[in-house]
Amino acid sequence: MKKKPEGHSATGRLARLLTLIDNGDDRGMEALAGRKVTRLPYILGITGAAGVGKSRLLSRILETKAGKVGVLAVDPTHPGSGGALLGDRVRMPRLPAGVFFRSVATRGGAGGLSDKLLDMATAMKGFGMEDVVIETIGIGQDELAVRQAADTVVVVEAPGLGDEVQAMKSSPISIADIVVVNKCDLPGAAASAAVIAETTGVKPILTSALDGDGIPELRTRLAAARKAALKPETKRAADARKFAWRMRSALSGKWAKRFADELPDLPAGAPHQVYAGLQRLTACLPDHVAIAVPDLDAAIRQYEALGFFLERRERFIPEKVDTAFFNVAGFHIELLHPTAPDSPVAKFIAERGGGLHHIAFSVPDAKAAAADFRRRGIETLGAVRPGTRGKQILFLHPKSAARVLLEFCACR
Ligand SMILES: Nc1nc2c(ncn2[C@@H]2O[C@H](COP(=O)(O)OP(=O)(O)OP(=O)(O)O)[C@@H](O)[C@H]2O)c(=O)[nH]1
Ligand SMILES: [Mg+2]
Repeated sequence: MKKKPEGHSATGRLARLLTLIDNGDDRGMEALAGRKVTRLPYILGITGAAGVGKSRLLSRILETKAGKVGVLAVDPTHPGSGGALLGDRVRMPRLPAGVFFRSVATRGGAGGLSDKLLDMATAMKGFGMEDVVIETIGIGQDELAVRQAADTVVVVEAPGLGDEVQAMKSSPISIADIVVVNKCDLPGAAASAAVIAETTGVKPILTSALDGDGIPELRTRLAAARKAALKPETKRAADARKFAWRMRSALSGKWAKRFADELPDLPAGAPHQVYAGLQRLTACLPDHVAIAVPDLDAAIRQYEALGFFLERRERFIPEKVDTAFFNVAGFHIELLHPTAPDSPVAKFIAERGGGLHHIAFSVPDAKAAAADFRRRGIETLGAVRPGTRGKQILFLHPKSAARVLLEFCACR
């Protein structure tokens, strides 16, 4: 396939933007922010050992796909080289019209691989691609990256990898939504599938990217997975999770840089201490501010008019409140409205007419945070208890924090 020159066309602009992001160049993120993408594309991850037929399967799948699709192929062997791009293009012989292909190097550039993939996928969405496919080799960092970035993960296996049970141990099947045993035109495919079914309880789809066997079944399964992932609630939650995780990563990257800038002359051994400090700092991130409102619908309309994105509404019975969460790039604004006169929020509104109610930070472990406060003699308001969004929450007594109510929340 001939390489098109990167001119002023949309593809040329996208290619340049992807290069900036790939290189960890700040201008990439600035340009990306400028495109104001509010939703991530649907991201399909394809992973599995080298040579199992991921690229060939992908070109099969894409043959019948309508609309623009972006493909990000992670190449661990040739970081950033044109050779890698050409290599994979040769191996993806039937690149259908409307498919934009991009090779991504594992090494080099800034940030983690998953950050890079997510940012690149976001850029593709900014150029009208509703679907992005990520192909990676299923090992270590790549495998982690694809699970973090993708909505659906397909793990591809192939027969003839020698000791099946041994091969299974290093296989990324545990992260799969769909498992495929490709090359079913070769002997041993059914046996491999049987071993997988036995050891993992997941029944793989047998395919041959070469002669097309099993491809319709795979397409059907993929379409079903896509449909489920695009249900508004599911998609919103997945996007929010990715935004939050991306922001966390960006913040810790910034802090890491600041530490490096501000502490240039570290004594031997100190990097470990700095790292430990960083871990503590990044372990406590801003999560949301809560605002008590006498009229929830009116307040929602007001915040929507300000351009904030309403992520979810939830009635929280234990605290007798209705809540509405606005997602601001992973940070949240929570509107609180009492559902009963004896709700603590009702008292707050009666006394002050509403307004800023509390500030919340996320911590890795609420119980550990509570124990830490206790040890340091800092007074809390009650114990750790279940909060909204399935989180565990802990309040500090306002007198412990200059008369502001602080909340600490954790996923566990
Ligand atoms: N017999 C047979 N060969 C296949 C099949 N699918 C792919 N191959 C061959 O296997 C080799 C590797 O295929 P790729 O699609 O490049 O595999 P991949 O998993 O993308 O490889 P990497 O990107 O290098 O990890 C090529 O020579 C393909 O022609 C299949 O279903 N049957
Ligand atoms: Mg490939």
